[in-house]
Amino acid sequence: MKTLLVTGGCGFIGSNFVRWQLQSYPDVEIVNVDKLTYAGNLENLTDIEDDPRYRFEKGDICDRSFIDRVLTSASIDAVVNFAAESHVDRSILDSGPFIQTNIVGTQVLLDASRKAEIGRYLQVSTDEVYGTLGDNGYFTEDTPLAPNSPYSASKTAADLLVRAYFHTYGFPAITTRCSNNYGPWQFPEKLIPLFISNALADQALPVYGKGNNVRDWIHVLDHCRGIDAALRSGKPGEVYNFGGNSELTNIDLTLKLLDALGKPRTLIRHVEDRAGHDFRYAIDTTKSEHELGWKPEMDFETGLHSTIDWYLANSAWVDRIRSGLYLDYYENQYGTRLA
Ligand code: NAD
Ligand code: TDX
Repeated sequence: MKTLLVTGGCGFIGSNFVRWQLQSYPDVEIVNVDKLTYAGNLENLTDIEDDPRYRFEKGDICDRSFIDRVLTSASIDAVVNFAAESHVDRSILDSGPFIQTNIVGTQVLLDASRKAEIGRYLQVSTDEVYGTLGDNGYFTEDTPLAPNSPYSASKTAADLLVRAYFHTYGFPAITTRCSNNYGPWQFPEKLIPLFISNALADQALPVYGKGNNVRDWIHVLDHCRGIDAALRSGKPGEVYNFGGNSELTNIDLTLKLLDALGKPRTLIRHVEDRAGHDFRYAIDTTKSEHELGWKPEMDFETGLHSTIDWYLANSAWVDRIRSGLYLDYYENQYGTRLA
């Protein structure tokens, strides 16, 4: 597995994956295709942009002739598809870009990769395709698909296309489904980086509803190791779940963040709940542990503190994002404009 085509490599998980691959495998070469939407940021990879094993191609995964050209411009061994619209709240405001990139983009990549006879394709998916859990139980790879948001519906449609390409054409595709990631370079619209950034600016932390919803947090590098394991030793046609064994209610996580930052609890604002808000996600990782030899390594307290340290040290990165269109999005979503 020498040359990888990574899509969405300028986003949060994709950029961590590209860096981790280059650090972990001296022989690997990476072509990174990214449209540079609001979430794509060339700054996420400035430290490796001059590495001769790395090449960036700006473009859209929905653009078939562009993808055909990239796939034939190098001898690509595998495609790893991170490119997506990824924020649930934005999908509630406008599902259009989610249908286009997450579904049509995946179909274009699958079709172009099949025609180019790519030896392996990995679809980076999410636990949200399984819907929601009550107080008990875990998602396994056999849990029925029951997406509840436009975002998760679009990711589910993409997963079903991947499944169909394997069954219809024998196309060697693998799907991975992961719980909530956290870590460096995460766009500050998602809970952890948003609340760190707001708290550091002494702005209110908007907790949806009572804050009793539960998420299972995994460090982004544990997710990257899982994707790598599935890519190298997973079986075509299979699905592999990853999770962090770190379930927390949103309000407990918020309190932890405020305590770690030395900020007062008076910053918490309970705001209107997210429409259709999934109550709980939790992952059974038995299959990935047994078949891929993978398990999460980062303890949540350690990972959270190192993430907070990263945001403290990279306030200029955050400040450049929290301007312009970001402020408009924030006002539209939360009804208040950031000062
Ligand atoms: P992100 O929003 O930070 O990054 C997405 C990247 O895709 C950006 O760089 C963006 O510019 C690029 N992109 C968007 N549309 C594109 C298009 N049409 N063509 C080319 N590039 C395009 O997202 P993320 O959090 O890094 O998530 C990456 C993947 O992992 C997504 O597929 C997401 O569904 C999945 N995932 C995310 C999480 C999580 O907790 N963040 C958990 C499980 C799965
Ligand atoms: O302002 C907020 N207030 C709040 O209470 C935000 C942004 C979120 N929340 C809650 C909603 C969720 O219960 O925090 C929890 C986490 O929210 P997000 O960070 O938006 O993540 P989530 O909706 O759980 O989805 C994430 O995990 C699965 C990623 O964004 C997806 O891309 C991934 O597939």
